[in-house]
Amino acid sequence: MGVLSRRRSLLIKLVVIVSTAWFTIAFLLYSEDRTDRGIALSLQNNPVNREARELQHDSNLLEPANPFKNDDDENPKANLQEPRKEDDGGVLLPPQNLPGELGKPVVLPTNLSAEVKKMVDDGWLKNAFNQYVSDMISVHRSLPDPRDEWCKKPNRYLTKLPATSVIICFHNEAWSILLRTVHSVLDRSPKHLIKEVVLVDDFSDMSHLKQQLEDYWKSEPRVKIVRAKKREGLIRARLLGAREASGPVLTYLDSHCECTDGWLEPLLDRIARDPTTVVCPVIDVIDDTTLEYHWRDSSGVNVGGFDWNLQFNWHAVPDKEKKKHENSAEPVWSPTMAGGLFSIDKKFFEKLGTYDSGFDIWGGENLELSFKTWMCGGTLEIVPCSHVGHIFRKRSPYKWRSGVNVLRRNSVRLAEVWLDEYAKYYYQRIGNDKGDFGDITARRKLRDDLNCKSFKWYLDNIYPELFVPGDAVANGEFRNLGHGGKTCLDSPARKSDLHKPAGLYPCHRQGGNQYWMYSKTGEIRRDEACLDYSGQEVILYPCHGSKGNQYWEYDEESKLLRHGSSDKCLGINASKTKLIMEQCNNNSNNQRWTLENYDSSKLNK
Ligand code: UD2
Ligand code: MN
Repeated sequence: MGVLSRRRSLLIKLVVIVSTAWFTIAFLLYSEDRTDRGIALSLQNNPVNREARELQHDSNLLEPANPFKNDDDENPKANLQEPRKEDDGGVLLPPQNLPGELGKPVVLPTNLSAEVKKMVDDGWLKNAFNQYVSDMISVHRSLPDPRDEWCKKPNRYLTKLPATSVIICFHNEAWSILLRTVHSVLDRSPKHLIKEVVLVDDFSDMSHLKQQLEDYWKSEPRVKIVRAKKREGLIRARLLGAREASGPVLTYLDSHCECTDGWLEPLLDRIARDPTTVVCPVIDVIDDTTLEYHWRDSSGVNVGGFDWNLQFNWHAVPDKEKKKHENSAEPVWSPTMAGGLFSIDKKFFEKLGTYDSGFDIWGGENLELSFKTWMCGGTLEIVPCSHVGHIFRKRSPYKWRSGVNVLRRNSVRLAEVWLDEYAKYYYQRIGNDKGDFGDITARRKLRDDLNCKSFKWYLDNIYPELFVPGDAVANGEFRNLGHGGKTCLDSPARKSDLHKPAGLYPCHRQGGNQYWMYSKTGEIRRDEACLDYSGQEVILYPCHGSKGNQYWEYDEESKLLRHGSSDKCLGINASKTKLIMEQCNNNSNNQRWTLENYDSSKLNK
């Protein structure tokens, strides 16, 4: 009996403590979340946003309660930043239950009305990500803290850090995405470290980016809006932003990012210690469909690289790089290439003459910055304690200049100025058609004046992992002599093309998917893709440097390509549509190949 009543009073105590604690927490969250009310309210005036939130009401997307009322506009309390109330009991729900909080995914139901579905589709069309879902999420949403524990230890960073100007260029960015980017900067950075946020409008024509944007930031003096007078493209927009910036450090972000807790201090710390260090955060993935914030601990970090198409790519941190920093006080990785989000000392930026204002619209500038940083006396770092999320899109949503191959123009300028004798490998990939790339004398002079090291030095010291076509025994088209001798090995070789059968196509002499290399070690490869046979189809597979399934022995006499592990020969079928593996036969033209620029003196003896 005594035991029972003691238990009961314990239970009562527990209930009281838990519920008091709960109300206290809820109240704190509630009041904290209301501080930015002024800003949050203007969000409501955005019709798109309102519609999105109404949808949520209509279809009861998010259990258990629906925070949004149809009478939002009359009820100033119902805004995105408030925790919602249960209809029945008036119990506060923590903001974690709002859509997308803590970086959680927002999944739309499948039974959308035709009207709503159209809105969702329009959002995709305009932005190449799910704008509708973004509009449902608070522009101040909470995120997980992706940092490793060691990042949060006290006194990690210098107490006196330089402030930064954050420069965000945009062309026709969605309203909620752009605001969330800026708020994540302001909300998650120590106030004194943000000199200003410079929004560079690259001649957008969407109406919400005009007066509405000015009005929204009217009461936030740290946000400056500058406007290009014509479409300049990302690179000149970034230069424009730099001219407007007054902080000692420049930080560049895309217009669809979210910064996480503690993202800024570790970046600025590295620059404070050495102003020739250009630093990049870890770039996490914000899902384009659900806006989920994906992240991994520092063991999953990727670093930038590039291929001979002069395309930027991501790859895992090489082990040697991890080892190098295992016991250092502030582990950082040295990438061969910086991503598009980074911080740089403003004076160093100006000294390097970043960027080439002859670059158009988009692309190539990451490579320029990286080559130049390494070759002209700086270093690049990825700082694993700094995480910024970015929405990676599968296509580019905005208009590019028609009639000009912008990417090629930028890349050719880059190659002409920075690649020395290695430029030819890029030109082979574009069929040696450089097109019109404008005047580059000033950029060449800049490189001379800065006394920069050679591209060979860069490859030998910074990117020794890159396969250099000049080391290949053959490079160019790989032509089959059977059935008229007009068929070439032809496949795209991006990451997404791996593990698929390699193909054939009439030879076109334009490089591209018909550019192959035969390496000293007997691989048939382009970039990181190797021709591979394990008994089924002839496919492309990530090069693994070992022999066996990726080893092909070419005989200059018989022109046969004999496969290592199967001892069969590579041929093509009669309809010239498929690679096949057959018993080797000297007399069969469809097993005979010519490899362009074959030079047996380069073979590993
Ligand atoms: C990647 C980089 C980006 C930049 C770009 C080009 C990351 C996470 N992002 O971007 O920083 O280096 O590659 O190399 O590494 N924009 C303009 N005017 C234009 C076109 C684009 O202002 O004419 C803006 C656009 O609104 C965006 C930024 O430039 O904020 C980058 O463009 P993106 O996001 O379409 O390209 P993305 O993510 O592939
Ligand atoms: Mn982007």
